[in-house]
Amino acid sequence: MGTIATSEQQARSDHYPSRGTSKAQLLKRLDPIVYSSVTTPSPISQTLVEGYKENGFIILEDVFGKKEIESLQRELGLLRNNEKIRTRAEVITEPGDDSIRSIFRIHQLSSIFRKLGTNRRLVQLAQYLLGDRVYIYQSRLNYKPGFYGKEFYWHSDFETWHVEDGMPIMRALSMSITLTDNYETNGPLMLIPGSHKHYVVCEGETPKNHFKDSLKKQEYGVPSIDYLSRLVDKSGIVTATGKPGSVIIFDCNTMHGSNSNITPYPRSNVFFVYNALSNHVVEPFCNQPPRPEYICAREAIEPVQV
Ligand code: 6CS
Ligand code: FE
Repeated sequence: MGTIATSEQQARSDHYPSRGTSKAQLLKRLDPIVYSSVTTPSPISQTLVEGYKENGFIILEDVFGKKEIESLQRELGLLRNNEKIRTRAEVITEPGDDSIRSIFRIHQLSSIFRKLGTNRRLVQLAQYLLGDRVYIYQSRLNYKPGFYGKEFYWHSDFETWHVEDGMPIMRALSMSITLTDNYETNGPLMLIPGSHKHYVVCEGETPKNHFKDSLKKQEYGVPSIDYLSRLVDKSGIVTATGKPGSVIIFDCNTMHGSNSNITPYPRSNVFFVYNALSNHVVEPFCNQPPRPEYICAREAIEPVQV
């Protein structure tokens, strides 16, 4: 007779263990980066597809025009000043003051942002890269206000989505649409090229209701400084700067973060996370209940129709 597996092992195996009893280490990525076959017609050039495979992100400029951006900027301001919205759980304030840091589930709170998140060009590109129908797993506005906007510490989204939400494999991506100028100086997204090819196992036990702190300031599910230094020493850091209307597309496992913003110029972006329909969440891989629906779609999983 062989050894008897524990009930947890029998229930499922975890190919990307992190936190809990795990020790800091690098694991190889087990999943593809671009899922469509080479014969599938691509909505972007082959050079860009190769860049995405190699670096884990690409930046497309001038995707949205002046008129579209003006209407999105107007909506950004209206939402910030809307008293009914302000008290909702979806609204995350900056640590230490009450300026708005993020508004989650923006595609359901605003018809203008829903239209953007279901934009044909964005969705078809997500479908191509993920090789499946897609649904919006998470959406959010990040205001990064001038003077007060705080940083987002280094992390891989997949680590959190896997551990805390139960996302099975790396088959999701983010699209960040710039709504203001993203300068070198106002806290643009920073990415580590090639970091998506490894999974950085993090240490520490996920605290109860972790999202209440992590969305303001993340302290669990962040890599050790040793592994971060190694990744950056090897490949450097790219800042995703651009005019309003650019789109930054990055793989769910690309290591990224951003500095605070002490300039007078807000760095406001809207993010849509597209997940392959086949990669919908299961039970979280930490011993905690799932995070709320406004952070991770669990009940409302519907493929985006274009
Ligand atoms: O916990 C999350 O799901 C979110 N946190 C960060 C810092 N990035 C991705 C995601 O919005
Ligand atoms: Fe992130």
